[in-house]
Amino acid sequence: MAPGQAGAWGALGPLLWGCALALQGGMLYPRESPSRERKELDGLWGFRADFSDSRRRGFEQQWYRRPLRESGPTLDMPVPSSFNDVGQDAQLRSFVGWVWYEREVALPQRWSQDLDTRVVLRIGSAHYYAIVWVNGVHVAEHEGGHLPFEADISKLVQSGPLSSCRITIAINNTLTPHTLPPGTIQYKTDTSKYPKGYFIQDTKFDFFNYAGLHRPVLLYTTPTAYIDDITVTTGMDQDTGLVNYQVSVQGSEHFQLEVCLRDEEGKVVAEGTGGRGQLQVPNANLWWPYLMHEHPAYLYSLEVKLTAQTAAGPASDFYALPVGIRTVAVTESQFLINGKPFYFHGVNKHEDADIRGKGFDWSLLMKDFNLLRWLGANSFRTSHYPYAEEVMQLCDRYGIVVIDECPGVGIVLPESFGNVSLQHHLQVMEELVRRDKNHPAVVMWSVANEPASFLTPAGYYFKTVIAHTKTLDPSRPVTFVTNSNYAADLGVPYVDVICVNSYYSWYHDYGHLEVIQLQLATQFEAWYGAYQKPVIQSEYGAETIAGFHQDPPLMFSEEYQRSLLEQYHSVLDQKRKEYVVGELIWNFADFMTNQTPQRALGNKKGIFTRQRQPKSAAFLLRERYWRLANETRYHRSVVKSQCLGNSLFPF
Ligand code: GCB
Repeated sequence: MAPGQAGAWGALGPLLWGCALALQGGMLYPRESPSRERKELDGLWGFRADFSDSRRRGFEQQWYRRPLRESGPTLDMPVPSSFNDVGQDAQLRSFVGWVWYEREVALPQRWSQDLDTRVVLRIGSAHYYAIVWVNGVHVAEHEGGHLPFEADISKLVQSGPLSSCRITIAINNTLTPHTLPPGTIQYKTDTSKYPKGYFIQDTKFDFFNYAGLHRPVLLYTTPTAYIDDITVTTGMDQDTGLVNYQVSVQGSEHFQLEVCLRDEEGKVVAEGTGGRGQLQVPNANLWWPYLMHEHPAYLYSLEVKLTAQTAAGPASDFYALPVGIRTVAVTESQFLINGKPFYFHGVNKHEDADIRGKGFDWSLLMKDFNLLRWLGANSFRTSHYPYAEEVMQLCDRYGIVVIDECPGVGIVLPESFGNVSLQHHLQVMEELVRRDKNHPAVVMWSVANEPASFLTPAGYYFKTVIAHTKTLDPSRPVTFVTNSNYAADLGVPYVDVICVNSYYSWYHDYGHLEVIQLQLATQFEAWYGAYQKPVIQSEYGAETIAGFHQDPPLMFSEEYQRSLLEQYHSVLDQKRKEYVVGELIWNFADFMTNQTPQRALGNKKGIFTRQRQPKSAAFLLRERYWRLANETRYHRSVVKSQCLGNSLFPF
């Protein structure tokens, strides 16, 4: 749906070029190779928020036609970053509507002169709706704030004497009942209380709707005949690893493909030709999760070489894809990786930090991964939207198992279960699977979090989304995350694994830690009894202000968070012997939310503060996770030696 088409966008959306561009082609991560170059556009961009009442001045005055500074004042805005918390302007922090980004780029001469080179602009994430122009020409539109999109800009940059290009990106953060996540714009028309035209953005999810260019923006090249997509699935036959590959090519009908698989030492272990096939790897090294094997996260490299005939003569393209050989399966009561029971002991995260908001940052990412490994966490859920591709790559490399969640959060309005929303949800799942299908770390798709799926249309809605996701990727189980209150959840019959959130002794019976064990046991028995499917405790936790102490424990103190966790753990320890296959704490770190009387500068259920310092519960969880790793180990000696080697083993 394009802004402007639906009434709900109201005054905020312009009337533009119709719907978003249809999905097209593959979405391979841009990697350098002998045939491909990259140019990163991170840094300071020109920026302006359109504060006009209609929010449409930028379109009326065609700000994309000329350098942005010529149509008014601009700010320097870092990319990647959310724009909200960078400045001192309260109005910009809570701005709803269109903001404009611009960057002039000098191109290598070859890119603008060699007609056999294809130049592609890739935007990692622009939240929420984006329109892109290059040198004033419209090149792309995209709906959805958490997945990448691209535009082939070769013709534009190769058509004139210019060796530079001006990239303009307009981004609208308005959420409607049909966006993912949904939201509504509420106009306050009582002029005795609100100024004329006053509105607010209302959402039903618990994190701040940060906006801007959140992830890297870059230009990259390929030859005009190029490897467009690669799909890999893996299996095992005894000790032989099976790598099924499929490669699609664009720009030529006459081509040859050669593939080879290299091990971590660079030795070729299997070779093939053609657009699809199966490689067999005798005595394969499997991709194992962190703490499950002495050499977790083993990655091969699938090298694909294209030789094509084009109008201009022969052309070659090379692409190397990291591949982990592993299997995933689900039984009535177990989650199996490589045929062994896997227990998720991990966290739920957010992309969130001081100042940068949801902006990607390497230092933050490494700190988070170092903390995950310190904690002994083997997994996380990308609550409540897909994370940056660089995060997923690190999960592959470190063996951190991922439940990959789409932005289906806060779906509670009946209008959000209609066909418009459904079609968009299906499209988002398609974009997500296309982007993340080759990551061995991704073991399950989550299509939503706590939708109001006890409403009648929700049953059909989720049946359709789950079935579609299984068609897109038959190799992984699918879940969505329900809530212990949603006993009549109409979506659960369709999932492979039941993920359930509960906040006993926090949102109910608050202060009464003594009822947790009974209520939690009842929850597990009810869900398993009804469906006989493995269950994951996908959220539990307590709001905790770092430095608040009270014993006996009272709510919001570090002691209360610890005690609540301990009550949960005692039931989890019984049920994991039966059918509970995981526990994910809410949350890894404190994070920003909307302002409400329930939130003191954001959600404080982190076991780390927003600055990534441990609360007391982090140490409790660390002890538990390392103990679980040792109990569910593949070989006892393995975990020990691995962790000693990394100076991580805490005992
Ligand atoms: C939930 C939601 C999560 C919230 C959390 C809470 O059930 O899934 O987004 O942040 O509860 O802390 O209330």
